[in-house]
Amino acid sequence: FFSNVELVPGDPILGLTEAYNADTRATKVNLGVGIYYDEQGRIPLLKAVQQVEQSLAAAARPRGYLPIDGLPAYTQATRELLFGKDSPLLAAGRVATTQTVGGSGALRVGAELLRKVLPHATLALSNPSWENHRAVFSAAGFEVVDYTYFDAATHGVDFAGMLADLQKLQPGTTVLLHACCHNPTGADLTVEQWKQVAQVLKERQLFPFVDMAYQGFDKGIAEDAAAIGILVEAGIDSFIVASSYSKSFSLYGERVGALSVVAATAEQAKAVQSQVKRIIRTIYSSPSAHGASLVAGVLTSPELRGLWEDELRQMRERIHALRAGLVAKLAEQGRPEFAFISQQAGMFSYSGLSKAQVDRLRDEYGIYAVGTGRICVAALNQGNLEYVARAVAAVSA
Ligand code: PLP
Ligand code: TYF
Repeated sequence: FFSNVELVPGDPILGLTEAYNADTRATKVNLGVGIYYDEQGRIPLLKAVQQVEQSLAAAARPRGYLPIDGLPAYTQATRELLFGKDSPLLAAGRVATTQTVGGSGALRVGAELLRKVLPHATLALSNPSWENHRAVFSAAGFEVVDYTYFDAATHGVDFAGMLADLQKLQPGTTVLLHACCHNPTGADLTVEQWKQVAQVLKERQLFPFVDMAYQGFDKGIAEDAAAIGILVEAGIDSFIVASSYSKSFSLYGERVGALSVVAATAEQAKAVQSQVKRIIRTIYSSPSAHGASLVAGVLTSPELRGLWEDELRQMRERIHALRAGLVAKLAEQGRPEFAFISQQAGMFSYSGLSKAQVDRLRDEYGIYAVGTGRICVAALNQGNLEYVARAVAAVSA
């Protein structure tokens, strides 16, 4: 049966971790995959999460199925985190939120929903974007096109180019937007730029699909969700947010995400929710309970929520410090031109290193980065910062 099955290449980013694991050099550093590591180089287990986990274990609960659209306490808390507790959209019942298998699951289920209800399935992605965006939407039957985004000369956003490309899209095109901490570049829009983008989306009748995988990793929980409020303010009555707690709760393997669909009326939101449930029923029936129970447990306890907010703040402040540290060490090595790394946001930086330079980092120093030059700043620590800075200075000289 399988004699004609071809071997397909694996995910290039996850493949880097395999190569890193196989590397025997003591000085090796994995700046490839987007994971936040603590000062000891470990994936943190947040104290707030640990406390909920302990009380869940002590309660020894039976393990029934969750509803198809997930744990209600989880979806409600998620909606409030994304849109703000006092958002008139929530009071009006216009946001249908569903628990999904990670942010990736939200992207796929959202894509399946749009494929059903939109007149034509075209997705516009920033150039560049997370490669899985293209893969997920293509798999769901979308045609994928690019819009200008990154400007290699400034290491920031080519905003004029972005606006011009958005203006050229056909009405009804879905536009994927990174809410904050753009993956892979680290180049984000300012609030003022978001307002202009929202105007173009509205005028051109484009459909916003917001990916929020790093809420709280740049400026703060509410600040990093500003784009959502701006879309609402602009009078865009329907859009989607795919969100993830993989990073913000350090719960990567628990696969906790959510799909939130904003509709023009409560009635439409209800109909959309019924469609989303049908899609999920035919893929995995219902989501898993553990990760969502952890997140809901933290978000619904004022004390634990305070603790989580503090832990999240420490993660983002540490990333800012690592960026500043890398810039300072590179400047010491005579490379002040890397100052832009401090202007970028979130876990990633498009470092500007070429494929050949990335290869040298791996071969000569055991430092793993993505071939595009993307580095994960959140994998640096005081123990490897100097080594990485010296290596980057050497290969880019
Ligand atoms: N969207 C972006 C931009 C990401 O970087 C990630 C990374 O993991 C995801 C979505 C997927 O999140 P999850 O791991 O929760 O599926
Ligand atoms: O971009 C990253 O590194 C993260 C993690 O197939 C990731 O978003 C990478 C590739 C992948 C799944 C997750």
